[in-house]
Amino acid sequence: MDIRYSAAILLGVVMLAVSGCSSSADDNNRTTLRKAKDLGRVEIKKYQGQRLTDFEKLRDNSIQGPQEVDTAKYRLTIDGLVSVKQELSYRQVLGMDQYQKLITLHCVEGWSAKGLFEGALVGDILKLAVVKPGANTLIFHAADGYTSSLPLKAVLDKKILLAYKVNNKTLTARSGFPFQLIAEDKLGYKWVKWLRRIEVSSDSTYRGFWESRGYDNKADY
Ligand SMILES: Nc1nc2c(c(=O)[nH]1)N[C@H]1C(S)=C(S)[C@@H](COP(=O)(O)O)O[C@H]1N2
Ligand SMILES: [Mo]
Repeated sequence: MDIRYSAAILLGVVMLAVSGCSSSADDNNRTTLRKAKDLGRVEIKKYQGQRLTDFEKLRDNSIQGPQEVDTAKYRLTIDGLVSVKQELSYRQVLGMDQYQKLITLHCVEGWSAKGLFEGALVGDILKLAVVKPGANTLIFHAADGYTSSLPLKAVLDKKILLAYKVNNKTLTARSGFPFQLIAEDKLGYKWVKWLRRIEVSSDSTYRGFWESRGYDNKADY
C-alpha cells in the first residue's frame, strides 16, 4: 500500500478517536452511568469539577414533610402487572448492582439541585418481578401517600436509578430515605422520595399527586 495512503487512513482513525472522546466527555458531564465505585464514607461537594448541591439544605416542599422509615420493617413492593410479586428488603435492594449518575433535579418552582446519585436500576428490580405483556406505565407510591408515574419504556431506556445515596452519603429522612426515584430529564415532582411501592400498570392516563392538580403528566425538562 502507498505510504501516503496509509498515512491518510491513520490520520482519519486518529481524528475519529479524538472526536469520539470529546463527545463522550460531554455525555459524562451530563450523565454518568457506571458500576458504583466506593469513594469512601465522606460526603463529596464536587465531582468531575462540578459543584454538587447539599440536599440537606434544600427547602422541604414535600406534601407531609420528611418521613421516618424503619429499615427493619421496610419492604419495597413490586406488584400489578407482574408474574412474580416482590417484597424486597432494604438490604436486598442494596445487594443489587449499584450505579452512579450525575444529574440535576429541576423543580417547577424554579430552583435546581445537582447531585451524584447512586443506586440500583429500576429495570433490574423489574426483571425480578417479570413484567407482563400489556404493561406500559409504572406508578410510584411513597410513604407519605404521594404518587407519580412514568412510562415503562422511558424508565428502561434511560436506565432510571432508584437512589439510596446522594453525593456519596446515604439518604436521610429529609432527602428521601430509604429510596428516591431519580427521574432523569423529568421535573422534580416525578422524583418520588420515600418510595415503597412500584405498581406495574397498563393505565397510561394515570395522574399522580401533582399531575392530578394540573401539572403536566409528561413533565419533560
Ligand atoms: N414522597 C414524595 N416525594 C416527592 C415529593 C413529595 O411531596 N413527596 N415532592 C416532589 C417535588 S415537587 C420535588 S421538587 C422533589 C424535591 O423536593 P424537596 O425539595 O422537598 O426535596 O421531590 C419530589 N418527590
Ligand atoms: Mo417540585
